[in-house]
Amino acid sequence: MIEFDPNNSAPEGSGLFALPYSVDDASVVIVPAPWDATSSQALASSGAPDAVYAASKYVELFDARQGPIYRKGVAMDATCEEIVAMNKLAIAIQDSGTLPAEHLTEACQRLNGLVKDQVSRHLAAGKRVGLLGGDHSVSFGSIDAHLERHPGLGILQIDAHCDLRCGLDGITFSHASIMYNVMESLRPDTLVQVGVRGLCDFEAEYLQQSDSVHTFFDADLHELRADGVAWTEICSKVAAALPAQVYVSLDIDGLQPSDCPNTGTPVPGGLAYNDVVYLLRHISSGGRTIVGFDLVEVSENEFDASIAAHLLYQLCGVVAAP
Ligand SMILES: [Mn+2]
Repeated sequence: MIEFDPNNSAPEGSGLFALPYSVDDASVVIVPAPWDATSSQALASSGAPDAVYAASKYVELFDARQGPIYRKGVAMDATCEEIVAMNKLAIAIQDSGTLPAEHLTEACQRLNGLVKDQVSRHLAAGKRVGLLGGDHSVSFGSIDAHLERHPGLGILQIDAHCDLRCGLDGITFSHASIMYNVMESLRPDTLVQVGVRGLCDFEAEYLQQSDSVHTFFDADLHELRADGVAWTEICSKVAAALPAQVYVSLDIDGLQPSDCPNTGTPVPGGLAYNDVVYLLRHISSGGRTIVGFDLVEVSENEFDASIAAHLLYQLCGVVAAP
């Protein structure tokens, strides 16, 4: 183990959050998923794992509420090089516009398998796992792995969008259809969405017909608070909609755009950083267990990556000890 002093700057050779842990001696493992082939944005989210890793070195380690989160042992796993290569290839397929969409679908299916394998391996070793995207489509393999281990878990999705489209522009495994794919293929009992403020006709209809999806629209949250309802009460309602075990899928665009200005599809409104942190702590301290998470759609921009690194640290704090 390298020399570690939580009161000083990151030493040479330190890992995520400037910590000295290896994946083997960490209890929380962050799996990078540098994949953004299904989204089209100026600043890539495939660069986010590296950017968040770099920014994490400057996160202060003693949290005012949660204390020394780092003592749980947090480490980032190596990047799967096949994902990097496939992402390049898939983007080239998209850009060329000449190859049939099935090639992209095949690549996405391969991605889902690779992510699932990597996450499953750490779960089998008794670790808690957080996936760091990448666009939102990367969550599929992680949710699949977690559902296999915890069949009764519910998903808490913090997001500006429903992501309940049945594919987008012919792409089945689009970031915009991640929760449709999860609900239709993996079939968890419960999906609770918070902060949604962008949806299409199909999604509105889907929500109306579904007994498994509960959506707390951003507009409703804002109105409740404007009418004097406390955030703690709203958080209790969110928690009550969830089962005992919870997987958090956190799309950074669920937050206010000021906290993620370079994310692929920013939408006005949204949750404040501290609202999200409070909600997560409310759920994890109120008798429910957060068993895993993903953090997606982060831009590789330095500012965005820094906010995401702080959020990642909070997520490491609320994920239950294995
Ligand atoms: Mn999303």
